[in-house]
Amino acid sequence: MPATTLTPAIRDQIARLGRADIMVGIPSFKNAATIGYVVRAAQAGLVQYFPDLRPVLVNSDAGSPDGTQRVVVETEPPDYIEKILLVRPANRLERVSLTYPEVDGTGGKGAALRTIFEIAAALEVHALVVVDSDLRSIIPEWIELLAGPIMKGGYDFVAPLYARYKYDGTITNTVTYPLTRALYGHRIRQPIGGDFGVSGDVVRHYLEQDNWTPDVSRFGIDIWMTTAALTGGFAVCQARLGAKVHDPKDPGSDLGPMFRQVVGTILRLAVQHSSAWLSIRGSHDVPAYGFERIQDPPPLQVNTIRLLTEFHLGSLTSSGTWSEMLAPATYEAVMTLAAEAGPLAEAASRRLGLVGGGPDHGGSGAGGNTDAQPSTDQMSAELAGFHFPDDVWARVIYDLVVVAARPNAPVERLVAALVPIYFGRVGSFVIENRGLTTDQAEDRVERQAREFELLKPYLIDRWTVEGVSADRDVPAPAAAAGRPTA
Ligand SMILES: Nc1nc2c(ncn2[C@@H]2O[C@H](COP(=O)(O)OP(=O)(O)OP(=O)(O)O)[C@@H](O)[C@H]2O)c(=O)[nH]1
Ligand SMILES: [Mg+2]
Repeated sequence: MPATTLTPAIRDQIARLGRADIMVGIPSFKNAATIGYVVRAAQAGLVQYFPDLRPVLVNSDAGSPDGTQRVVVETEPPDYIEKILLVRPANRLERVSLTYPEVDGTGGKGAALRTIFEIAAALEVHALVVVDSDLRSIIPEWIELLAGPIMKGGYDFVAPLYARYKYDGTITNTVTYPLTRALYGHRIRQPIGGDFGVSGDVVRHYLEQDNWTPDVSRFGIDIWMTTAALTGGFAVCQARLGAKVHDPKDPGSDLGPMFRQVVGTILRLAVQHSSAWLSIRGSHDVPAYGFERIQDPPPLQVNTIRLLTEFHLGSLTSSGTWSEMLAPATYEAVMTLAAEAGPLAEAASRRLGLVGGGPDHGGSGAGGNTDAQPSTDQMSAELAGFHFPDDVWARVIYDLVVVAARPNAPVERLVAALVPIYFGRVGSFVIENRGLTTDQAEDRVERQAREFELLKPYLIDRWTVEGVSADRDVPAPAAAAGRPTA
């Protein structure tokens, strides 16, 4: 990890706080409207479930101009929580908000978390819980669910398990879940969930890593943390949190940069950790902690016409890069699908009266739709014939792993060219799942994950033919500090 660059203000805070047993960290960037609720829920969780521990809550903010930091320190005083819960904690709850420094000139969620790790390590906490600042569905029990397995269950890394609407979490569903499962053999359903718990040992392990990149300073952080915990041999589990309700995003309009950062990171990590995955076949369940939940997450709209249009446009502008990064058979299959997607999207636009068709005329954004904007279901019904098969998608991702291992591979350019193919894949998922319940859509995600496992020999064959045999680029990770997983 790059050298420590904590600001004097942060060092002063650390000196003032001294030591703590349990810490809640909250990264934020312009979340004044939602972070107060998250802070109150986290405080209540600390007081209610860990009254005997020395707690601290740290908000690591990007310097938001909207008053996010003020909300954190000014929302109801900590003893308000004691009054509503009738619990008398042994220790006063410390609540801190600070502006995190960039890491090598790059700011973002990962840089915010790096400061949180450094503070947690300096305070020598046993458990660190991190929760997002745009959460609507957090309740105090989340703190127990995410820290309990560490404080009393012997686990080191707790991933969230939540009910998400069938069209939410598309990067998770299409890449990070199936690829992490197939590579490392652990069925962690939300490897980039954003809300998680880690032990002090894992925090120290993170700070010892030397493979931090600008993408990790941004949204690559979540998959970096999960992968480092898995490859470090730590004991991992999941916690059932119920529904994840947060500021949602339309995969066609909001998720391009996040996709590039997450997927660039997972590919680089796969290349570095080949010795950890080459011998793994199949996968196993990861224990889940907490009582079952039955909760319906709120629906979100996806502009499927835009997704298919972008897929088709990608085939016009990026076919050179696609032929460079995909095996010939995968390339042919993807080009055929893109050629189908374009005319289908155009015809659908016309039938729905979206004059001129194209990506700028359909409903966009995650909020509901107005009369002028057709719904996801209307658009998807018009596109019903489109089907991007599971096995083609798995081969696309595996082809990327192989090319990412080539010397000086232009990972950023390759991942940028992958975005339109991802749009095609997500479009197909949404179109095909339009009439399904969230549970039925979940079966489709599982089917795709099994396809990744079935095709793992394809990855290994290509990897071996390319002659990539040992871990590349980055020195092997430091010896694991935690307990090995079963
Ligand atoms: N400090 C900091 N925090 C950020 C930045 N971008 C996002 N975050 C925080 O990271 C958390 C997750 O960001 P979101 O934009 O909600 O992304 P997400 O929920 O992981 O992803 P989606 O499922 O696509 O919504 C939130 O708490 C944000 O406030 C940033 O640039 N700096
Ligand atoms: Mg969010």
